[in-house]
Amino acid sequence: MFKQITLPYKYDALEPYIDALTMETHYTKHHAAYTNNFNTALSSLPQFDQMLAEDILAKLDEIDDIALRNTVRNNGGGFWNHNLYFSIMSPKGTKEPQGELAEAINETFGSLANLQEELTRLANTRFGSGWAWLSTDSSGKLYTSSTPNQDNPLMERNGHIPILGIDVWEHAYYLKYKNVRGDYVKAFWSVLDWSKVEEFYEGAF
Ligand code: MN3
Repeated sequence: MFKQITLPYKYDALEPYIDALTMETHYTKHHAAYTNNFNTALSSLPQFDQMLAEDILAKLDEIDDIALRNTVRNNGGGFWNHNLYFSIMSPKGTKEPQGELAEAINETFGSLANLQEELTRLANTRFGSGWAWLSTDSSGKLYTSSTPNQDNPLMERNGHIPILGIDVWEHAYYLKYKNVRGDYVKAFWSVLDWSKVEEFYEGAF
């Protein structure tokens, strides 16, 4: 059984950037439903018993039944993506990456500001629901991308492991920001904890 991460802060901890009702609804309704539906779908897929969610998401083509495959894709993605998203936010996180991650960002994007600009662009231009991503490969190289729905780079099986994800589904921002996604994405940077992103970066290779 897969479990949602325990939120490392209270629902109102990210105010005023992300409001308490959005956090509570996102975690207790949306994320809970993805997790529950993922576990239910897996109960008819014994070949994935004991496997990490990361590995299951890279093996979707092994599910013959197309409806079941889509259920695992959407809900397994929703389970995994939100565990990352909720983990990398914090009310008082570090505002800049350090160490190896900072070096890799400068090498690939020139500066942190350039990377944030690129991720903001990807988040704001993703049509409909989806995610913007910063990912690494096993050599520590960094990549940006965006995906629709609850897809993520793990499903592309190109060795890219997400270390930062920005949820741009309307459920992530609509209660506070209505249709103005850009204001939410701007606010996201105020609650992103780069020290958490560094932990995912260093754990990825
Ligand atoms: Mn969401």
